[in-house]
Amino acid sequence: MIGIFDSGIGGLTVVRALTEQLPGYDMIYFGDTAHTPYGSKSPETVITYALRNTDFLLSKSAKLIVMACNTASSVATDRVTEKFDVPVFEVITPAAELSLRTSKKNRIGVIGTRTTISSGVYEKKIRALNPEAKVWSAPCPLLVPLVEEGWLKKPETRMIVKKYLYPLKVRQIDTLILGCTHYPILKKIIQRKIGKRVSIIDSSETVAEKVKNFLEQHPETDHLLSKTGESRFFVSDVTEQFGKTAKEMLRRNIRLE
Ligand code: DGN
Repeated sequence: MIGIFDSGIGGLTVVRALTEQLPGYDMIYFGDTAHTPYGSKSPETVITYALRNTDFLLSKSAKLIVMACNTASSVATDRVTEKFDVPVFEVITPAAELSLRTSKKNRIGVIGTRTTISSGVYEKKIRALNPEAKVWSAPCPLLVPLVEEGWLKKPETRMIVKKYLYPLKVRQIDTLILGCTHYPILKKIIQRKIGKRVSIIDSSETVAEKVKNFLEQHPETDHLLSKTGESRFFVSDVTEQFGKTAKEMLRRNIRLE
């Protein structure tokens, strides 16, 4: 099984993208709803959760791990990779690479949680690949709770998105990285507020492509993954809202364990 985790519902955007890229592959998801949001916690705490989540997914037969959370990816990748002997994918590198391939003016914006933005991980990755690139970032701490609450079509959400994007808009970025797996759920609003000329990089789609390419090149790992089309969804705290938003996102009923 492909094991995927996030602090809550956001990683389901990665499940959706993986299902499109790798139909029929079995997936096991863990949403750490008892500890969401990760974005305002200290790096040490997020590392502890990431190690625990990975351990849990491996105990349920995951053979490959996708950290479907930018916050965990930005602070816990090294620790998770060191500790576990399975392929581990993070969401930052594929999005950083694609932003440079997409941007014509090398003016890139990044939005994410406070922890992701203050880690500076996107700027570091992008500048390491192209020192000429200009990167501006903005933390958007209210967006995760709005998504978790299912406030996807409220005028308040549109207003908050507009306010968060303003500092990036005035910099005339031509590419915007959604540096949080919750944000693709708000992609339409984000596109409208940042302007249709700005290309949006969705870290959930880019990581799914990366996993697919990896499996094509590593048949020995691909071989270990079961392919019966079964998916299991675990949460650390069962909430009614998770089930509702998950159903809207995946367009099917899921059973929470
Ligand atoms: N989906 C998580 C991310 O990509 O950073 C959100 C983290 C959180 O819990 N705020």
